[in-house]
Amino acid sequence: MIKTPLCDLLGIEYPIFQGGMAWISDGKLAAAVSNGGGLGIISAMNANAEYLKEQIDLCRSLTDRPFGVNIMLMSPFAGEVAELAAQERVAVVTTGAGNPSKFMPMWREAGIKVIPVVASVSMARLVEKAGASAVIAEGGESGGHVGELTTMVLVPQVRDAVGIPVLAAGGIGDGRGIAAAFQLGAVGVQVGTRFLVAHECGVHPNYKKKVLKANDIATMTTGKRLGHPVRQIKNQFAKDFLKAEYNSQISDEELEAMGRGALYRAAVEGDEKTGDFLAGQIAGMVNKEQPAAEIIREMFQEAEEVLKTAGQWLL
Ligand code: TUI
Repeated sequence: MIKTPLCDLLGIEYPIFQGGMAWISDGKLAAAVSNGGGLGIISAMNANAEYLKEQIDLCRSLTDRPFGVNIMLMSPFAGEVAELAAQERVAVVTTGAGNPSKFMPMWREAGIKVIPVVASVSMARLVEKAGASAVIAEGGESGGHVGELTTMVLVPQVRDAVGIPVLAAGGIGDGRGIAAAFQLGAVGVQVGTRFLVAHECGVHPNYKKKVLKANDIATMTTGKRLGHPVRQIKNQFAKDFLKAEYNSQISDEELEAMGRGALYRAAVEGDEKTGDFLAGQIAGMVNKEQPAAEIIREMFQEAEEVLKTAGQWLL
């Protein structure tokens, strides 16, 4: 059995979070992960408080276990969904794509454990000071909006810089990844891409197909010019976007407009040409569809076996 301080902090069986994936991580997927012993997370993405309330209600109808809400700080609705999360007193709020400090007093007063995703040591230090209960150090191997650093170099540096528990994210898709993350100083992991193909994940079947088919070099990043690089599976959309980025005749506004709606077209409509299929580099290792609970059990069983042999080369 594997048990870390994160299990005690949150009252969960396995120290694993399911990443908050926009248009994908809904109340049903979050409940399945929480029922499987991890922490399911509903993505508030770019939706309003009404949408989030529906998903929280759905999740509560499917599980009695703790779950979280992910607030994407670049969302135009960040303020209203942040307030709703406080009113609903969800167990955990994770944040992404920015500095969550201004919302933290409100969440803490509501008794919520705030666990921001960070891509740098400076942001990890800042959120610890602001009262974060733990921090998720996310490397650029992950899907979606990514930072510059890899998980391998970010996790130990964050671990050295803060006193709160650290979770690792980015490039973790099996038990070896969990074991490695623990060796780097993490006491938990966050996984997105592997949960894309969970039975309970309602993403479009074309999205699942793309992840299952992906190989090691199937993903690429775009969006550097706009200051928010995004990792996705290579397709017509991603290639066209990258080309447009290098075209000085195209304004930043036009580029932003090109990206709008692309994730919806992938996740909901399954449009293989014009959709943006966000996924992490680990997609090359994600080869089978399973129930969420089985994914969790399998990953931790494998991690246990790997960790048991961790001392094999010691003399
Ligand atoms: O947020 C994510 N992943 C995401 S957000 C997203 S939606 C989106 N779509 C298009 C463009 C931009 C976003 C899809 N995937 N992961 C967590 C994450 N947070 N990764 C990196 C960061 C981060 C970046 C900067 C956290 C803090 C931060 O602080 C910047 C500052 O100094 O304010």
